[in-house]
Amino acid sequence: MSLLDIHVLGDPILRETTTPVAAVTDELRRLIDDMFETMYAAKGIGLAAPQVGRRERIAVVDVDDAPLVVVNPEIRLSEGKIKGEEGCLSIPEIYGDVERAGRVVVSALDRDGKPIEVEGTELLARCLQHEIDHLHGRLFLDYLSVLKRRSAMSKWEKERAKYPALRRTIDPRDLAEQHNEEAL
Ligand code: K1U
Ligand code: ZN
Repeated sequence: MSLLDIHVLGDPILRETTTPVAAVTDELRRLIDDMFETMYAAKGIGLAAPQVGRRERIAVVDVDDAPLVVVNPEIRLSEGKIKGEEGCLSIPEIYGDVERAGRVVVSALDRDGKPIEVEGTELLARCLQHEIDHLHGRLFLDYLSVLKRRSAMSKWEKERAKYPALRRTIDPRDLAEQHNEEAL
């Protein structure tokens, strides 16, 4: 498995829509494994393919130690509205409150290409919506008020200087540390 670089805000791929996956091949299963490894090392709870420079409609999520792959996900049902804080591995150090559905039902394919239906509430519902947004070129910043978005963008202009190539390289020691903590 390999750690992948995370593309940060400013890279046009984050604003593109993705292409539905026709078949889940071994190559895509390797990508899924690498996405999980990268997500864990970056201490995230989700990661979508465009964040690692790929255009396939694939996202991985792990809320409460329940790893989940969604290929070609679609929101079938959404209900309730809850405001909560979000961050994004592609916009490090920037946070904002976003109103999202409190419960969603998502249909997708799993890593074997089998149809699945996933129900999520609270943080899982939020994370699924955030990742599915990535697959359509949307970012949590798009939901902020003009004022809050402006303030987030001015903070980001300073942060962005840390990523001249618009790539964030994850330190593999972060993954080793997590494994050590789990073993204790
Ligand atoms: O897609 C991403 O950028 C990953 C992002 C997903 C996400 C975070 C918060 C709410 C909804 C979706 C992250 O994982 S950023 C890391 C983070 O903010 C977080 C980590 C653990 C628990 C809660 C938030
Ligand atoms: Zn994100």
